[in-house]
Amino acid sequence: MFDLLKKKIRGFVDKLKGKVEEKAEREIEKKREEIVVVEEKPVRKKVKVTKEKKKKEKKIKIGLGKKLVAIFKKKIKLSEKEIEDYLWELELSLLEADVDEKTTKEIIKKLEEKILTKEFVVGEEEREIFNIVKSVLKGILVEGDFLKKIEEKKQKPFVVLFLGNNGYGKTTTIAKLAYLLKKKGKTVMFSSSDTFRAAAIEQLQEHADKLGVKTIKHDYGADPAAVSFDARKSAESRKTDVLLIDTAGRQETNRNLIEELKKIDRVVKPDMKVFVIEAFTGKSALEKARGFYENVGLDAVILTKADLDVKGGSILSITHNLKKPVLFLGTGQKYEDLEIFDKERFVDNLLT
Ligand SMILES: Nc1nc2c(ncn2[C@@H]2O[C@H](COP(=O)(O)OP(=O)(O)OP(=O)(O)O)[C@@H](O)[C@H]2O)c(=O)[nH]1
Ligand SMILES: [Mg+2]
Repeated sequence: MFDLLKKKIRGFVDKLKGKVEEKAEREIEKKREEIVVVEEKPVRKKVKVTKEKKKKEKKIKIGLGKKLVAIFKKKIKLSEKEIEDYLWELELSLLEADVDEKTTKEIIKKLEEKILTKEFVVGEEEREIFNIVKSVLKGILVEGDFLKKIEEKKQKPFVVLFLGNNGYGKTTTIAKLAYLLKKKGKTVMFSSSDTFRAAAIEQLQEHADKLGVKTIKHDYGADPAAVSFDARKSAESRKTDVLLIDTAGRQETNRNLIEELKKIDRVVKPDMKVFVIEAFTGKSALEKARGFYENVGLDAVILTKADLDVKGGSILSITHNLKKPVLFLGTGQKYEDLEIFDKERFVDNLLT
């Protein structure tokens, strides 16, 4: 998962580690020379040093240097000049992995600050670099606890409205969530508020039958706000824990369809609006998210199809720019293929 991002970040860590090692070797060498000067000065004047002897001496130098490191726990600081090429390379890599420009700049700036103020302990630099990258990326990402939000709401139902573009996985994600919630002992209801796309009602009903979930539905062409309203009333009277509202896919630029979504929002007043997007949407992902965010509002994000060949950058862009949490990652077509988004785990995965 997220192989490109992983490769690029790993490459950056390796290069930086190499730089610290190289600088440490140089400084060790210098130190050893100082010692040699003190010890050998009187001898050097008389003895002609042969090539072989020089070679041997070098070997001793390094050995002695390593010992010095162990003794003094040498610390290395890197300069702006020493890291600028690596940061520039990483900046291009992040852009290539679909991280937007603003987020990329922020990541690079924070990394630079942390690296330049760090004194790397030789021998521990890899772990230290990992920790820096980890803390910067974790600072960019936002996670959220869906199940906790549900628990926190005293009055049932907890209403979730799903929105997003066509075919990104809203209906499938609703079914996966119902599966998860039922496993957690929650009661679930569906609102079949996609009255537009052919077979959408049957698709949701099929999931409902498999999962044992009640669905509120009208006919095709019915007002989706009316379906959602009925579903809310029904869930209230049955004291259902969670109501999941499926909606038709739409472009964020389609005024009429956005108005329709706003009407559903006004009528049902959901507790949470979840934006569903394919993880590999690329550079346009942020624009799409923004379109829904500015027109209808959104509280959280679910990225689907993370199991496919995903660059992974959009996850950083969306959550950082909108400051909204990613709740789950869709990782396949089966009901179990829904991972709770845990930024610690996500970042660890990028670094290993
Ligand atoms: N590999 C993979 N496929 C997924 C995932 N989530 C959804 N899909 C597939 O994506 C396709 C579209 O999913 P839907 O749930 O119908 O998408 P939708 O957003 O409801 O589509 P519309 O209602 O037409 O807007 C289906 O074939 C799903 O099986 C996922 O996490 N991984
Ligand atoms: Mg659908």
